[in-house]
Amino acid sequence: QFNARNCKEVKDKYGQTENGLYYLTTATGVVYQTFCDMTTAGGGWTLEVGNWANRKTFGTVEAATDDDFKNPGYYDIEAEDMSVWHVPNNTPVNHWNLAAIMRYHTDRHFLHLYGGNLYQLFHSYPVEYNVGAHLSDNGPSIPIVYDLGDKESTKNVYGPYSGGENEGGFISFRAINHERAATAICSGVKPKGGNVEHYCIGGCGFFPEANPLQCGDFTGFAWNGYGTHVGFSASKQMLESAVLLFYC
Ligand code: KO2
Ligand code: CA
Repeated sequence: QFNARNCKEVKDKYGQTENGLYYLTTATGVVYQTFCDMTTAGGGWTLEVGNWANRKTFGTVEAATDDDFKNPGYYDIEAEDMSVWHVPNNTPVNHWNLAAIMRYHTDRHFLHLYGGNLYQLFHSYPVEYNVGAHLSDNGPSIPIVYDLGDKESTKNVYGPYSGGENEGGFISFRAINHERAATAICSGVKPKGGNVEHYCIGGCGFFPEANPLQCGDFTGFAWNGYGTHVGFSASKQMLESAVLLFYC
């Protein structure tokens, strides 16, 4: 165990260059185990995953692709950039990198502008019902650099109608829909319309348009059938993958 707050320290101070599981220690002394990506863009990315704007943590890193996982780094780490991996459910840790269907990172240090982590960002942009109107009150969209995939392949994971109202090459936060429900993250895309429930994840739990077709973390991803990739339905691969969020 190293005395490190994040994976970048594990790499820079302790010379660790292998992807894998490491123990980190928060400012208040909480020790937790997480996955470090030591290779993407120079390495030192700490896996957090997220349940947006609270300090509750849950799960274990080994089960991060088959159950909810969130560690104290979510609020403890002061980060500059984010990386995101979409990994098929139940993939063992040592295969995450190769099994991923999409990987990308930001490189403009955008988290400096939003308090250094998602805990802070979602306090400025609460993921709640009725905080504003679609597009005009959305949170930031940040350009991404793809590590696996590109703008075209991003279109293929979301439904064809979704591709008609968003643009690939971004990660977006607190996207609002026509009915004023809020989603947390649009992974790989920037909304250009108000049907964000089909390509943005997480949310406040009240989606007035059409129960039960809009519920869960992947709110309206099965609008035109489960995994059909027709209309607003995402691909089956996407539906059956976990979204892993990293800080650096
Ligand atoms: C549809 O047919 C429909 O879906 C719309 C949703 C998509 O999120 O807002 C409207 O409900 C619309 O009235 C209609 O039901 O349109 C591109 C058209 C899809 O599923
Ligand atoms: Ca809609």
